[in-house]
This record gives sequence, C-alpha cells and structure tokens, in this order.
Amino acid sequence: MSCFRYARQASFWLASAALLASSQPAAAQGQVTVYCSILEEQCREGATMFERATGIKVSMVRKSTGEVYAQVKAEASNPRGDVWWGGPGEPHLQAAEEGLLDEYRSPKLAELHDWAQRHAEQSKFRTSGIYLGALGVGFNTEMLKKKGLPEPKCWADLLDPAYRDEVQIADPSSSGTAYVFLATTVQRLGEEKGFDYLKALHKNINQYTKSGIAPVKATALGETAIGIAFIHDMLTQKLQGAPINTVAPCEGTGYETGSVSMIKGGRNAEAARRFIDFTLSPEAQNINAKLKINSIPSNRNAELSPDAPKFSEIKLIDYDTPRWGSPAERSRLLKKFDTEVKALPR
Ligand code: S7P
Repeated sequence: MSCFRYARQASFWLASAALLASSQPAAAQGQVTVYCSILEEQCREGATMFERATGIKVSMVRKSTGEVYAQVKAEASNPRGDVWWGGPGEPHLQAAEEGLLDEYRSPKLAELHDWAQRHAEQSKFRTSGIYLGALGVGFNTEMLKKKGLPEPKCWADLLDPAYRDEVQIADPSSSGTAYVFLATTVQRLGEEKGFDYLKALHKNINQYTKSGIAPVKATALGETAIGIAFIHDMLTQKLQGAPINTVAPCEGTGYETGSVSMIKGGRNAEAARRFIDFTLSPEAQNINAKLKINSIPSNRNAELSPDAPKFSEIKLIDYDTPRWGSPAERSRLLKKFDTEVKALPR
C-alpha cells in the first residue's frame, strides 16, 4: 500500500473517530441528581448536553425556587439532591447561610462577570451567579383593548380598581420570581408602605400561582390581562408571537441573580462539581439564546442575545440581594406576606 493510501486511510479513521466522539454519548460514568429551578425546557436541554459530554447520568427534578429551598432543608439530615440549578439568588443565599450548601470554587469562576464573582464571594462560595433578569410587568395587548383598560407603565398603576381580578403573580413562598417582587416592593417603598401597596394590589390579583412562569404563560394565553414576572420571560412569549408587551415600571425595579449551588452532603460530590462547572460554561449558558430565553448570562464568553432586555435602558433600584436572601429577612417577609396579605379577603 502506498504512503499516500496509508495517509488517506488514517485520516478517514481519525475523522470517523472524531465524529463518533462528538455524536455519541460518553460511556456511563456515575450519576448526579439535579434540582432544577429554571424552565423545564432549559433543564431538559442541559441534562442531555451534560450526559452526552460526560457520560454522567442526570436525574433531574424541576421545581420552583422556594420549593427546592424547602426540600433541601427538609432533606438536610439525609440529602437526596446534589446540585440546585437556577432560580433567583435569595433562596440559595438563605440555604447557604443555614449551612445547607457546600463551598465550591469552580475554576470557571474566573470567566464570570464581576457581578457573578461578587455573588459567589458574598455567599462564601456556596452559590455562584449564572444569569441576571430584571423584574417587570407584561400585559396582553388584545385583552386590554377588548376590555377598554389602560396600559400600565408604573407599579402604582397596578392598584387601579379598573384592574380588579386582572393581575396575576406567583406566591413568594414557592416562587423565587414572586419573592423578588415582594423584596423589591419593600426595598422601594419601605416595609410599612410596601405592605400597604401589597394589600392594595391583593384586591386586583386573580391568582397567586405556584410557579413564577405561570403568570407569563397565562398573560400570553389571555387568561390574565396583566402578569408580574421577569421581563425576559414575557419577551420569550412575545418572540413566539403572543400579543404581549412588557414594561419596566417607571419607579424603578429589582432584579434576580440566577444561581447554582452544591447541596451539602450530596451523594455524588465529584459529579456535582462537574455539573456546576458545566452550568458556568458558555456552552450551557448558550442554551438560553437557543431557546430564546433572554436573561443575561454570567460567563463573559456566553452569547448575549440581541433581544435581551438592556439593563442600561431599565431604571433599576439598587436591589440588595444579600439582604433579602438573609434567613431572618426572607423568613420574616414570607410569614408577614402570608398573614397580612394573602389571608385577606379579595
Ligand atoms: O431562566 C428563566 C427563568 O424564568 O427561570 C427561573 C424560574 O422562572 C424561577 O421559577 P420560580 O419563580 O417559580 O421559582 C428564573 O430564575 C429565570 O429567569
């Protein structure tokens, strides 16, 4: 056989091997249990990518952020999860301070924007930032038109009696999104006036849903005229053709620092660390752009979708995530919300 033919055959086998490596899952190498608080479709895509790249089997459970916090706490003496992926940072920070999370300094931290590195430092490296998302209001343009209702521009507008039963938000105990709204309101107005606002808004709320994304879907479907949620989630529906417009409220708004954490005492610590490295990588964070979920990624090399809401154009308050994520504040505010707001008749 000529040298030329050898070389041709060798390059054929090399190319085939490379193709196989990229298209075939790696051989099975352990497992990891992930409690996932981002959207179902992101969780699924991430699990598939990670399994394919590492051969580590992912057992994924999707739950809202407050629900995962409660589960991790309930399981503390016999942890069943390894990683908590996604959801606003406050419940992660509470879990960190309560000793429910393990310290992990991912080598990927160096690739993150300063705000995400700060978030990790503030938690003593028990959680890390994976995205940012501003809170806002979405409304169904067709419904408002049909009902002859004005388009809201400010948080204060949502108290208009004309919006009775027209506004939807999640329950802050289960939903990290709704907790960011509760904390934003208290930070913006002070505790007393903030709770007066929440009590007045309560009259216009048609439902406190379990998950933060439910009001977004309900607004898109015209099941509620107005929803309170993250602006990027409302935008996803708009990009898919729903008659939704979004508002960054005129008084200023708060935002989430989406987080990932390692659960203390999990059974698969090494696989958990690899999964966290993955969530901080551009590959995993690009899932958002692929699915048109336009939160702002923490990895400097991840794609920033041109559709992502521009933080520089949104009036943001100096939202104090560590304060609202401290166990004392979060537990107290949630209890007060249940007894002083949710329990009121409408
Ligand atoms: O990545 C999209 C996103 O909406 O998923 C998370 C999720 O909605 C949080 O759910 P809960 O409010 O039900 O806890 C958000 O953190 C994120 O923006």
